[in-house]
Amino acid sequence: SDLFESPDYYLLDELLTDEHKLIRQTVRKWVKKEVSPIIEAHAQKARFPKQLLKGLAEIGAYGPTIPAEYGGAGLDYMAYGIIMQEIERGDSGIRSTASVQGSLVMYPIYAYGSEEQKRKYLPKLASGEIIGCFGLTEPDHGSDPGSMTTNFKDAGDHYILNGAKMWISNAPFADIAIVWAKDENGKIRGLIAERGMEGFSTPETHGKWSLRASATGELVFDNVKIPKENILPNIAGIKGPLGCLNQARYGIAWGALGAAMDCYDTALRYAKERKQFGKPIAAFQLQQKKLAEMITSITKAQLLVWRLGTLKNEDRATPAQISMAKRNSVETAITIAREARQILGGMGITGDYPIMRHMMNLESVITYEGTHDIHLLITGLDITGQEAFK
Ligand code: TGC
Ligand code: FAD
Repeated sequence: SDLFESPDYYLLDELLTDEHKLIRQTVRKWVKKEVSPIIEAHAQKARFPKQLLKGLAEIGAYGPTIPAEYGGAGLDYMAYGIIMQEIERGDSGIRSTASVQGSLVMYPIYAYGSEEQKRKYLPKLASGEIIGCFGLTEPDHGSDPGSMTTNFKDAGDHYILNGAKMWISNAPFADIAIVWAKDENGKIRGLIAERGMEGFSTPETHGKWSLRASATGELVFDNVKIPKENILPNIAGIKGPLGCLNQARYGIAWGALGAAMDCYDTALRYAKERKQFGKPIAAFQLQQKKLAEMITSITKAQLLVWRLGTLKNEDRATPAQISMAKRNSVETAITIAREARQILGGMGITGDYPIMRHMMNLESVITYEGTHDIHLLITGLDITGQEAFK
């Protein structure tokens, strides 16, 4: 009945509830029907498929863990992970849109916002009526967001925001932006900027070879008046944005494995069908080594994210555990994508198969939400007690 092959070498499905499996089936069906047929053409043309925004809402991809009273689905973190995994089987860029909306826009409003802000924004974000983006990274401050220079001043009944953010997913079409900026005392605060505010523009970033079906842009603030009620009242300091990243990184830990699985499925099927020297290439030891290592690393990573999901549901997952899983899943996926592409020979470089697109997408996934190096250093700090960033 499965619409994609779903590698489950260690019978991990037995650890999921019927509800989890039902959710997976729904999302998988949607991805197969709505994403897979159109995604390659959009990626080739570097165009974001806007028509998917409503469908993502309908399958519950925006803020699945947000309680129903604010328009969310009130699901657990295992369900959230499964949803991200199925979407990323389709494309990392589409998963990015869902990650940003749920973990980086809805989550901060839910966790740090006022009751009025939650009622005003969350239901509309959950239904896809409005789309948000998350501005943390700046041209001169990526891995070290604490050194940001975007800032705001108190101007009586409003704030005045100045600065620029770069590499912002969804920026070119987002209705609102969660912007992290320093107040006059250098404290990092979260502000909600809305499209149409005077002095706020969102130029698109062109020429990407990766995540081509996702829209990326800048957020430029030139003396933008932000109403006082648009500040997130319940958080100050870099731990505000980092707390959101925990949510998104968790989703990526699951999501990247979706891309890995799609590459593995594609390569396995191809290896069984493609014949050279009178035999399917799957009969050659070198190709078996690649495929056997792929399923081994997928299986190990599945166990890791499943356990992480259990800890997250119990509110026991540490940021360092999330970093380890994000790093491991992306490494797993990018290695599999590179090997899978070789199994397809020349066909592997074409858009007739999804592998090269996944491979190039993963070059963004390994960099955003904390680079591969930064996550290693987070593990290093956690196990040695020695900070090696600075
Ligand atoms: P540091 O001195 O280590 O800590 C400052 C305070 O923050 C707390 N903290 C965290 N809190 C919650 N969650 C976490 N993950 C946290 N990490 C640290 C920490 O406990 C401390 O709290 P307190 O109460 O003592 O003040 O902070 P630092 O500035 O030295 O940062 C360390 C570092 C390098 C790990 C951090 O800056 C980092 O993670 N850098 C990477 C930046 C990053 O990931 N950017 C992502 C931008 S968003 C994005 O890429 C979206 S892509 C989305 C998509 O399209 O899918
Ligand atoms: P840098 O920080 O300049 O890093 C360059 C290299 O130096 C990396 O290899 C890094 O690992 C290494 N390095 C840095 N510091 C250290 C250190 N202390 N020790 C050892 N090595 C180090 N950001 C947002 O805020 N919102 C978004 O929606 C968003 N979407 C994105 C979408 C895409 C497609 C991309 C590519 C990025 C996106 N980002 C977003 C930005 C992303 O989070 C940053 O690119 C990332 O955090 C790295 O920052 P940087 O690019 O400035 O690299």
